[in-house]
Amino acid sequence: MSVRRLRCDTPKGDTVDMRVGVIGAGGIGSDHLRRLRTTLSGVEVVAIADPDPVRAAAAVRGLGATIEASGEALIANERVDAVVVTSPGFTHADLVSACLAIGKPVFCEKPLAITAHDAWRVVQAEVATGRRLVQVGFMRRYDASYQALKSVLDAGTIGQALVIHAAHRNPDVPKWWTTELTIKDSSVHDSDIVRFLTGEEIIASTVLRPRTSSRLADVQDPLIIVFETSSGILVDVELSVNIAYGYDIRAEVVGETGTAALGDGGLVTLKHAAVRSTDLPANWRQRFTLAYDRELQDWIDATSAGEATGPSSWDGFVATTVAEASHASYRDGTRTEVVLPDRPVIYR
Ligand code: ISE
Repeated sequence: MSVRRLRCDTPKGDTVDMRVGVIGAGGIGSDHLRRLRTTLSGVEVVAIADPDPVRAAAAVRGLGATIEASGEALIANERVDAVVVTSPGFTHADLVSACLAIGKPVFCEKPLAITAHDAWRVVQAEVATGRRLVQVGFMRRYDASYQALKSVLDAGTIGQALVIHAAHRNPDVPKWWTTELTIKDSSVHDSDIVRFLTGEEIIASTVLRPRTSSRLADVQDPLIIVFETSSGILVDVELSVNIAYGYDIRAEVVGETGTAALGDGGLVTLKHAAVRSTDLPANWRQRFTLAYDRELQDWIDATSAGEATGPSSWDGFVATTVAEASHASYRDGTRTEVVLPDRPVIYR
């Protein structure tokens, strides 16, 4: 099946928006649906697939979109030009592969896949098409504070980066959460942003187990992951998933002549009744609202112009490969090397 032109001029001279189907209308999927409907330009939602019929009906209300029986049916829908995958992580690799099999562009929330093997299968499927059709939802790259931090590093203002201290703190997680998910679902953001900030690959991961919080049974919380980059930068990432006080993302780069740190994400500092306080985001959907808007608009614009240019299947594969090394280190208590194949040409 040839890839449909995603934006075309009708005989009247109008421009037809890219018609998108969304697989998964819960959690971040409901957020992305809202921004596709109300905030972003050049896009029209024409189909929804979700196993919960109540959620699917609520998602299409007022949209004029169809409800598809499955993700596969949505992908096959001729009226769907491009697909947004916001279903649970374990479904991502197969759904993205189904899109690639018929040449349909796809935005896939992280992780691209739960295993490096499945992520590599997606990479190979995309390489076979000869085109960049996939963008992966590493939204931190679109966050203004992370982009400003990268600008400081790229300018050499503090010299070479030597050490990065980071924290990725969630106020809470669902009852079914596991330590493996902390590594394979959460830390993929941390390893990807290290690659984005430094422009380097991660060559090893070591996971340390601090004293664990009594607040979450059967989960090692917090975790410390130490990434090593190809030039020797050490990155210590504290991952806390049940810290209660709020959603807090931190990064401080220690350079040769100074340091550079993320803003704390607060919008206002309040001084009142002899107390100074700054607001904190309640969760990641609030902290990264603008970054999500920008990543999806970037995907719409680039896909409409012919090829995805954002975080790629290769980036998704590397993040999952690093996560597998981190999980091996957590399990075996050893430093685990990250071994990557050559990067295919279409991702260079
Ligand atoms: C969640 O799935 C996300 O993607 C958030 O950005 C991250 O902060 C959180 O830890 C994940 O569980």
